[in-house]
Amino acid sequence: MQIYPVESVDQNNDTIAAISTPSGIGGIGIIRISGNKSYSILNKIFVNNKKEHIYIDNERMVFHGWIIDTNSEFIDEVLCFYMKAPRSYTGEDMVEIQCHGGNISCKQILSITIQQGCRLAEKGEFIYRAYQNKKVTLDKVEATLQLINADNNIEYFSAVDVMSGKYAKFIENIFINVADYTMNIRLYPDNFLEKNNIIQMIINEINMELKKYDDICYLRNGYTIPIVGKTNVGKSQLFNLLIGEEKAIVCDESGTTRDPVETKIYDLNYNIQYKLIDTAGITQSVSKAEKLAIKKTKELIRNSPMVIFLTNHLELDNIEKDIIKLSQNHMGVSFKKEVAEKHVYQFVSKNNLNTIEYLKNKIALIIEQQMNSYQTSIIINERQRKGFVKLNKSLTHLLNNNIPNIALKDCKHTINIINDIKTIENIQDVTKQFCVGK
Ligand SMILES: Nc1nc2c(ncn2[C@@H]2O[C@H](COP(=O)(O)OP(=O)(O)OP(=O)(O)O)[C@@H](O)[C@H]2O)c(=O)[nH]1
Ligand SMILES: [Mg+2]
Repeated sequence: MQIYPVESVDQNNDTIAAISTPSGIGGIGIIRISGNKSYSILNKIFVNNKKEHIYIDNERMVFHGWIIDTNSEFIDEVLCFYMKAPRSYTGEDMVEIQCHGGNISCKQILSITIQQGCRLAEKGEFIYRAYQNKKVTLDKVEATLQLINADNNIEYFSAVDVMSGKYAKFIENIFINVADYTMNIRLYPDNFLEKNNIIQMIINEINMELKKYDDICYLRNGYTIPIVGKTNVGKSQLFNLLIGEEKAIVCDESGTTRDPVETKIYDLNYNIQYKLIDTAGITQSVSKAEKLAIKKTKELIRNSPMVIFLTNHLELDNIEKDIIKLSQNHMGVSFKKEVAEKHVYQFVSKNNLNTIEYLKNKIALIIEQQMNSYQTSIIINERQRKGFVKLNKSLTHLLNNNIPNIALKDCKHTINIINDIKTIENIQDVTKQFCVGK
């Protein structure tokens, strides 16, 4: 393997090169070059089939020819184009070489560009340069990262929405409305209620986007379904029946399960997967360990899109009612027929495995329906989510504040944080997550 020295000291002034297409057998491969030596390097290595140099006199036009090495040997037949700064992806002079795919051609051409003075690009360096040259904003950098890494349609199309400018438009509208609100409050203080409605509408819209983002997180992290209820109702028993093995400890002592026990379930009929979790039962806790276990269960209830609520009681007590209240959605299940009938819950029995199969199908069906109802969100990562949560606090403050000037300043500040205003280190935190060649 050849190791090339990095000639330039000023990293940002280097002309960088990388293979932008994945390795392996494929129709075409693309080598990207960016920096002020791009054009001259291309002219040195690009020839026609008589090995005469092709001088690209027209930028943004595709040229056909050959790449040669330093001994003037043919390397591959290619298409090339040159984009002059600032009208390129990075905002610098750029060249793209489309060669044949496969394991050799791209690497050969890359090493020739490096022999001619390029430096191997670092991860995400092209997009980093694009950001530095104000060709992309932070939200678009983050959206590009999500688009490349997406493995479901909702994540993918959310990223497309942000890239197409929906996120920027959303923030711009908030900013205009907040500014408008403050001006109107001063000019027409009598119409206070009407003005408040606008801010309330924005708060509601942000809440809707936050909810959609939570849904996307469920998809990303895997759908979790905890089995919850009071202690000793048979949660661990039900868990074992659903997964088809004796994984969780079943015992007639109250408070047997402490740490959550989980198993991934793949439902091939519905083509979905989810994580089933056996949890510590909820009770009037006495010991410190029990209290901690119950705290964990409550977190799971709160953060899961659906829980299986197990009870064997004809009358639900306050603990059980609180579990239901805490959950986003619950599916009631009982080992007792009369209890199931009374609450219109799902009846299950270890002596009748059809009831277990039926429950499994019902869970899969609900997950499938919920997934189909998910919508794209303009909030696509934690940084943005935190910003919008903070913004909603500022907006609520604005609603309740008699001196809107201070609250408005606070809102503007939060919008700025969401929108960009970041340090060099922070943007590199994002761009370094890209592959080399992006
Ligand atoms: N009669 C009867 N007993 C059951 C049934 N399911 C569970 N049990 C019994 O109920 C007791 C508690 O079962 P577990 O599955 O450990 O209950 P749990 O809800 O996980 O309890 P904790 O982990 O303490 O919260 C055990 O003695 C089981 O044998 C059932 O269908 N019928
Ligand atoms: Mg248990």
